[in-house]
Parts: sequence; structure tokens; C-alpha cells
Amino acid sequence: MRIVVLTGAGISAESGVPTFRDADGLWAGHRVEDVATPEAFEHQPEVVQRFYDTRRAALAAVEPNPAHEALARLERAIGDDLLVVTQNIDDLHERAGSHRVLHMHGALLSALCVACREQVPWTGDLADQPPCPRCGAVALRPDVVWFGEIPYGMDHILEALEGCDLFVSIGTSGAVYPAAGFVQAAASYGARTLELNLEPSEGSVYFDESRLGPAGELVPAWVDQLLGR
Ligand code: BJW
Repeated sequence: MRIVVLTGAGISAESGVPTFRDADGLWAGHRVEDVATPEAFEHQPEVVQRFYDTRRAALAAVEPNPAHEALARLERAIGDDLLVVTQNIDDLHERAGSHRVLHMHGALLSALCVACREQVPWTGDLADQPPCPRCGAVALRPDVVWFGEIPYGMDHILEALEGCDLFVSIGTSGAVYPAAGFVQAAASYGARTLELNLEPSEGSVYFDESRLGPAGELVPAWVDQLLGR
């Protein structure tokens, strides 16, 4: 059985990473809509760089939770038949042991040079304007996908949705496209669809089944069920 799992901020919530749209989901005092746009970066580059520098530094203090670990366990069991498409820019799936992870909204631990387009592994700050290690230009930005930009890996994702038997959405509000439309795409190709979320998402009605609760409980239970344990 080929499975595509879409994850969002809710899967990392129990690791202590704030979500975007929950009541306490303000990131360092910012609404994501105010800092996650090319226009915000153009007009207030220091504010945007500091927003991402703060989140990058915070990664060191968090750990994967049982939901990330369960998806890594599922990958060990079914290998290439699982693709995790994450909207998250943290590295908690990888740290839990997942390898088949596509970061459609980019990654905190990468910087993008807007001069030479090089993607550079990055762990430090960007607000202090370091030069690009490849071309030397002072033109590094967070390697993330802002509103109005095209998410990474769309061809690969659409191909996986077309070929999957089961689509599972975990911890995402369904407020942001194109990810919010994946459930309908997968269903249109004949996949069964399952939502695991704390509360019904905006697209909840499109799923064949919704299970409500914390990802740290629902995901391990679903993986156990799938693997017959
Ligand atoms: C738990 C839990 C627990 C909590 N357990 N669950 C009108 C219609 C359609 C589209 C558009 C439109 N107007 C504009 C658009 C396009 C736009 C868009 O969608 N806008 C909306 C506001 C309407 N989209 C874009 O611009 C995208 N690009 C695009 O469309 O390009 C065109 C194109 C596409 C495809 C092919 C070719 C061309 C780009 C979107 C980029 C989004 N970027 C961000 C920032 C990334 C960097 C960063 O992290 O800072 O991505 S915004 C932010 O939202 C971030 C997230 O990945 C994304 C989704 O958030 P997520 O993960 O769902 O988090 P929350 O907080 O919203 O929800 C958490 C959920 O977890 C909740 O449901 C909780 O209940 C739950 N939860 N605790 C289980 N313990």
C-alpha cells in the first residue's frame, strides 16, 4: 500500500514548537502573515531575518515526539511506499529517523542566496548579513516558501498523490494552499483519506475519516493499527 502523509505544525506542537494559527500560535510576537511574505522581507528584512533566526536557534531545544517517531517506524516497515510531505521547516522528522521527507515550505537549516540561487546548509544567524559562501554576495535569505512563492517539489508531490492508496493529513489547519487541496487531489485519484488532528481542519469534510486528538497519541496508534500490532 502506497501512503502519502502530509504533516503540519500540529505534529511538532507536543515537541514545544508553536503552531501558526492556534490561540497561542504567535511566533515571537508575529502573525505569520506579517512576516512570511516577500514583501515583508523587502520592507523589513531585519525583522524577518530575526524571526527566522529565533526559530532556528529554538530548534536546538526541542526533540521529536512520539508522532515523528511513529512515522519513522512506519518508514522502516514499508520503505519507499511511504512519502512524508511536510509543511514544517523544522528537522524533527529527520531527527526521528525519517529519510523520505519532502519539505514543501523549505527548511530552517538552509539559506538561499538570492544572487546565485545556491542553497546553503545553515545553522547560525542571518540577521548579521553573512556573505554567501559560494558567490560572496550579501544576499542570503531563509530558504523557506513565503505566500505567493511556489512550494518545493510540487511535481514529485502530485505524482505521489496520483499513485497513492492512502493519504493521511496530520496536524494541519488546512488553511494554506496548495497543501490544503491535497486531500481532494488524492481522493480524485481514488485514495482513501484520513485526518489526524486536534480539531476538525478547514477541509475536514473532504476526508473519509477524521480522528481527533493529540498527534502524539493518534499517530502511534494509527501506525500500530496499520502494521497489525
Ligand atoms: C494539533 C496539535 C497536536 C495543534 N496534535 N494537531 C485563495 C485560495 C487558494 C489559494 C490562495 C488564495 N489566496 C492566496 C492563495 C495562495 C496562498 C494561500 O494558501 N493563502 C491562504 C492564506 C488562503 N498560498 C501560497 O501563496 C503558496 N504558494 C502558492 O500557492 O503558489 C502557487 C502555486 C502552487 C502550486 C503550484 C504552482 C503554483 C505558498 C504558501 C506558503 C506558506 N508558507 C508558510 C510559512 C513557511 C515558512 C515558515 O514556517 O515560516 O507555511 S505560512 C504557514 O502556514 C507555514 C505553514 O507550513 C503553513 C500551514 O500551517 P499549518 O502547518 O497548517 O499550521 P496551523 O497553525 O495553521 O495549524 C496547526 C494545526 O494543528 C491546527 O489545526 C491545530 O488544531 C492542530 N494541532 N496541536 C495534532 N498536539
